[in-house]
Amino acid sequence: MSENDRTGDERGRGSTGLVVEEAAPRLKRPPLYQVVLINDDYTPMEFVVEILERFFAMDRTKATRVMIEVHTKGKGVCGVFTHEIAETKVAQVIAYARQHQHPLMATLEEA
Ligand code: TYC
Repeated sequence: MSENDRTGDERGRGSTGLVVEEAAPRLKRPPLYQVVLINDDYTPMEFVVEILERFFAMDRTKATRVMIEVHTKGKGVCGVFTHEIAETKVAQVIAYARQHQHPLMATLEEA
């Protein structure tokens, strides 16, 4: 018997005769965070482009556009992620910049 064949009184009782209410899904979207790149006077433009390609999967055209935006406006968004991923990206960018002796800074902002 399909569930649709059941009468009003039988519906939802399965094979046990018990009423089993299906719980409504309680899914909340996680809060999102922007990874923001900060301009400085010393990090080479080419290195910033490499960072955007390496850690944010941008092609050279997009990476160059974002780098120039950061350079001219002071800061710019590299991407939007969950808190854990945004935090990891910020740490990776700063660690990679320090390994190459560049002062480049990145932060995380609630989106
Ligand atoms: N202002 C740097 C320069 O002129 C380039 C730069 C761009 C540095 C973006 C940091 O997040 C940055 N070499």
